Amino acid sequence: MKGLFISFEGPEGSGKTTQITRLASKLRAQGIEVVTTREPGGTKTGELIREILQHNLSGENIYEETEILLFAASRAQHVRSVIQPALERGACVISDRFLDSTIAYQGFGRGMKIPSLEWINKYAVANIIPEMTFLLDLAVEEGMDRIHKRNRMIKMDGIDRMESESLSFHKAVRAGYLKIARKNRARFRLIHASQEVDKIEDLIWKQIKGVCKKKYDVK
Ligand code: T5A
Repeated sequence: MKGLFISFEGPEGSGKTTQITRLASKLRAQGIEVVTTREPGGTKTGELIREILQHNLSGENIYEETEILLFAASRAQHVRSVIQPALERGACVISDRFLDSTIAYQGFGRGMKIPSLEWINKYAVANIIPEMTFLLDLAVEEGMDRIHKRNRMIKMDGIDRMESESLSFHKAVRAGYLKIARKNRARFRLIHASQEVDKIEDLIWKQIKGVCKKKYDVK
């Protein structure tokens, strides 16, 4: 593939969106085509699925199996209509969450069987795997605190379906991410996300500069 695929992962409020915005503008300043996207979502179909997953519009109980398949459906659409074409053009694609979120949340969080999730992921992504994944690791309490502060600032009521899960669920997700990162050392870059925003931005840039230099000849 001509382009570069980067994903950002981490628990709630770990700062992924903030860092993706900063990284994207740095890369664009170098003349690189950057596509920023997110999961669930990233396509019209994916955004509709996101609404179901985040806000449970029907009010009906969403079974764990249904949840897994909805995340996978959003991902399958996302890969084929956004990520793959952008990578073929040579763009840098930065995704706010990708396949590791399913292993962390549905696998380690909900306790669903990881080999089955890996199979479903494989079916959805059709060999499109990020070259580099930044794991922004943060204590669950700190992340939730940031979310509540942000929501107060933008006068948004309440929290979404996943954010309202128990503290122990979110702790299992965080621990799961660290296990996934240890298992995939070549792809993962672990960042301690309780640091200042500027400091984290610098750490990410240091990690990515070399790869971009090779692929896009940036300074
Ligand atoms: N999910 C997703 C699954 O269960 N399975 C899957 O397969 C997939 C793909 C998505 C949900 O879906 C789940 C996981 C999620 O629960 P979402 O709304 O996209 O939900 O939620 P998140 O991805 O968690 O995004 P958030 O917006 O909640 O958090 P971010 O993007 O990590 O954090 P960000 O940058 O918005 O920052 C949050 C606040 O903290 C501040 C920011 O200004 C902002 O106010 N902040 C900092 N404050 C202090 N120091 C720093 N270093 C800071 N960095 C940011």
